[in-house]
Amino acid sequence: MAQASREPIVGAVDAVVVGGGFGGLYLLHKLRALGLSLQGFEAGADVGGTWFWNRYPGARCDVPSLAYSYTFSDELRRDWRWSERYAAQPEILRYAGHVADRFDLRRLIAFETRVTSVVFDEAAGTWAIETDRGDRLTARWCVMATGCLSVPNLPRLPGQERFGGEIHHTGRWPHEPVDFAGKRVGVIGTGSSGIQSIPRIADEAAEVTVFQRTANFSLPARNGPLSDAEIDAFNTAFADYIAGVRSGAAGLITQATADAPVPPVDEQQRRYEELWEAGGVGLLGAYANLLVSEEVNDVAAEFVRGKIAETVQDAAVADDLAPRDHPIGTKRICVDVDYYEAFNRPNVRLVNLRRTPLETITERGIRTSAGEHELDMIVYATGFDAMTGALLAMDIRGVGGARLGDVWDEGPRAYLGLAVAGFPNLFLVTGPGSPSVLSNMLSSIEQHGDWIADCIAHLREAGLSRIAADPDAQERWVERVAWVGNRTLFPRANSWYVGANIEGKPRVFMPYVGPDYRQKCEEVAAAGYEGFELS
Ligand code: NA7
Repeated sequence: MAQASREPIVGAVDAVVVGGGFGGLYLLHKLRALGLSLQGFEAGADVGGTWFWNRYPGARCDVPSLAYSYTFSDELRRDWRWSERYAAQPEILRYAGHVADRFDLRRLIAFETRVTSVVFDEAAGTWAIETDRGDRLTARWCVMATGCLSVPNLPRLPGQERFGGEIHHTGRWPHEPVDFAGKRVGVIGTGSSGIQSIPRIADEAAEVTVFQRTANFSLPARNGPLSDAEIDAFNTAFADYIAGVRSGAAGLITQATADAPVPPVDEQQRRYEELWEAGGVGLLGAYANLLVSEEVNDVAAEFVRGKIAETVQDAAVADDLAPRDHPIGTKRICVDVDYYEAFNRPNVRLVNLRRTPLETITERGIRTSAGEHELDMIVYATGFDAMTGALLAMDIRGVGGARLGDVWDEGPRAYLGLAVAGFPNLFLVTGPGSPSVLSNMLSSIEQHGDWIADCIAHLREAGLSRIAADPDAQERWVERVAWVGNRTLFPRANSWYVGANIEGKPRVFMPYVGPDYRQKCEEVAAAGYEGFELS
């Protein structure tokens, strides 16, 4: 798409918001209500963030639509009607656009613009922001709503440049329709993006060859049209839903709470059966210690392996699809529509890269140790440089010129996942050290947006202009994030939660999985921003 031309933006604003996804939209809405002058920047040509880019066939949210919605406006909630239990990407993107129009947010954002550098000016106490379109702005406040899954991981596979056919990455999917008809398509990767897209590509393509490095657990979505009765029930119980989110009980996909007892195996199996039938990620929440106790986790994992064996007709293929190298839920659980069933189609086949490693991409396809697979198209469903990728893609320099990339050399360190010591007046939305990707992102975005807006309002009322995370408070929080994480099974998997999918990335479990996150944020604010230096 051609970039619309425009004059560079120069001057000073109160706040810059980087990112025009659900986080950026909410922050702009909240900060405008404080009367701040604002400038938003967004790399895409429109709002929507990850839903703007991830247009691959089958792309769908794995949080139910009614929960994957803003809650700040009753009118918005009542006027917007989701069509399916789990909304597909086009509908979610329409929702983002609807919110942007309804609250008149688009005009605050410069699109097709990447922020390149963000440098703190100590004397002025402001940030200098520069973009790839020549914009040069200063701002007192800088909010990074840059998304947790926004920088695609494009592994450099040998021979890639030789391939004569089409290559697409799920996270940078073309805007024009991709024609699969009559084509032999290779899909590399079996995370959510692969698992969602493979059955839909198989609907149209002549052949689909799935190149699997690690087998992944997937649960059936049981998606379908959303009925008026379901919507009415949600609205009737809305106050309870919100109370649950605010108490921290709802909105988290997994809670590493408990030293709960280990239920009898037959009871567990009955419960998993019910939750499997109900669909969605609910199975992972069956027991509060499912992601803490190996004993409980083993039963759940074995249950899902049993379902794979029941579903997939070819026993050898079923065996290859059964994950055995990580506890269930410790790599991002997938939610699918007919993923395992797809392997019963005559036009879908599985290549187990652990048994027959990928050697090279050739002019005509992909060669593994077992031979060449001829392909007309390769789809990279290889994921993202998650949680820190977008932040570190910018040149962010704080007090004394310290670069965020250097400060985070051994892994991200942030106080509450909201602020970084040495980077005053800079806020992260759903940053590392907060529940972020292990929560309903919409709930977490609203919580962070409210917290940041309240914080800025508090400072202004008090005649203060600077807030900086205290290094000791930050260290204690980072230790807490690690301590809670280490009590769970999460560190056992080579997942993007620990950065294992990106070569050279420090291995640190990034999300905070304690149940007390919201309370902690509220306590910090109520105590006059404990752990922050205000001046
Ligand atoms: P994921 O979950 O990171 O999955 C990426 C997949 O690609 C995964 O199966 C990887 O195998 C595979 N991969 C990555 N690099 C390679 C190479 N070099 N060779 C072969 N296979 C490779 O990303 P998704 O986009 O599916 O999902 C990201 C999130 O978006 C998802 O969790 C939802 O929250 C939405 P590996 O497991 O590393 O062996």
